[in-house]
Amino acid sequence: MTAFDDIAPQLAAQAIELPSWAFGNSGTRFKVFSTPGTPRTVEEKVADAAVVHRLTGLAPSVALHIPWDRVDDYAGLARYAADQGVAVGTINSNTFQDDVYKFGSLTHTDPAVRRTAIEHHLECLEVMDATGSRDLKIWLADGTNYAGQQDMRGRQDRLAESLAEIYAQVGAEQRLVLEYKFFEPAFYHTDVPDWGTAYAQVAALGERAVVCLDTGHHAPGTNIEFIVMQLLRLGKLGSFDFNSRNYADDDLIVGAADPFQLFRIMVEVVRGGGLDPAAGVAFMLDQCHNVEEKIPGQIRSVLNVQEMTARALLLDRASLTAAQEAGDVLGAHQVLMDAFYTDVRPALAAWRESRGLPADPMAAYAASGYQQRISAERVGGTQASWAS
Ligand code: LRH
Ligand code: MN
Ligand code: MN
Repeated sequence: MTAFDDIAPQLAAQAIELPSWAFGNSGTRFKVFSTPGTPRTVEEKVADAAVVHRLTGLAPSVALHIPWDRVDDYAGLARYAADQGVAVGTINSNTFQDDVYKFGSLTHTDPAVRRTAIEHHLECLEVMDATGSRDLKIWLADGTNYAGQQDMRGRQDRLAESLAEIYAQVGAEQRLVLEYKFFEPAFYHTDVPDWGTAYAQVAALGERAVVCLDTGHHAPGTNIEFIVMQLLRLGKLGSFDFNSRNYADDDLIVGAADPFQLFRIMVEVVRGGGLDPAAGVAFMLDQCHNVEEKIPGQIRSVLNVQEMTARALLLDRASLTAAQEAGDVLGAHQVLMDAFYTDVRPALAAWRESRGLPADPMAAYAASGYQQRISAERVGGTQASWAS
């Protein structure tokens, strides 16, 4: 057996969830460029996600964002997804685009606004009941722009109360996943800015409340793999929102800006048992394709995660531990770097073929004619999010 054969079963079990919004047009505050073939409906987003799965075998579910993906019949949407070969995954709430939330949502001083925000989350739980989704993911834009603008302590207390009310309605097989982000859109303080705050809030709720780590949501230079280690150690790493960044929350293709960081993260995932499905870690993408084509952008992304997972799995743990325990600084570092520099691409291509998948999913998509077909068929595709 080669080393690759040893890790193949773990690679075969890997599942990466795609965000519906990655298939819509997106951009910056300056411009949203549209891409030919952009989905006009939720169903078309799901159909595109299913193409990624068919070509890679890696993406069996798609996350929805409510209200961006609001439909009348969620059970019907789940059936449609199943017919396409994928499932509806995480349901993301959204309390950041309505006027009522100008000064906050679950933290707002006005009980009527908090009620509206809580009701929205209860609606998301109903959607989950209809789709069979496990996770309700909450990211809050709540925060302030100026020192003294609000009482930060009061907002934290109201957040805890609002979350408790939502958590009380989370089903026995469901989870509440709280995502943090250090700034934006608020520029002075954010109510859930870091993993510690998210951890404190979910720990107070109970077992089925966990944390989402979005790789783009940290200050530059943050040791993200340390946070991965700690949340896994505490049993509170619920999910990843994978993307990469050069500056802030850039939402670029995962593994594009800093492949070594993605490798280091996957090393800690493996170390902490996070690849075991029983650990319950959801591996999701949270990306936007502003200038590149969206379906190939998603294919590239899941392949990047697979590649870094393979390299992390190939890490020679015994040698690493021996070097660490011997105080061999450079030896330990070299063992890690040897795994990072292992080119797994030929082995992955051959392995894909042996499982009936294209050796090169990017090339297979380009040759499939799908892009030409949707470009011709779909006129007037919708924007991913904000202006939709
Ligand atoms: C916030 C965020 C969060 C939202 C998504 C669209 O920056 O990462 O996960 O749901 O972007
Ligand atoms: Mn995110
Ligand atoms: Mn983000």
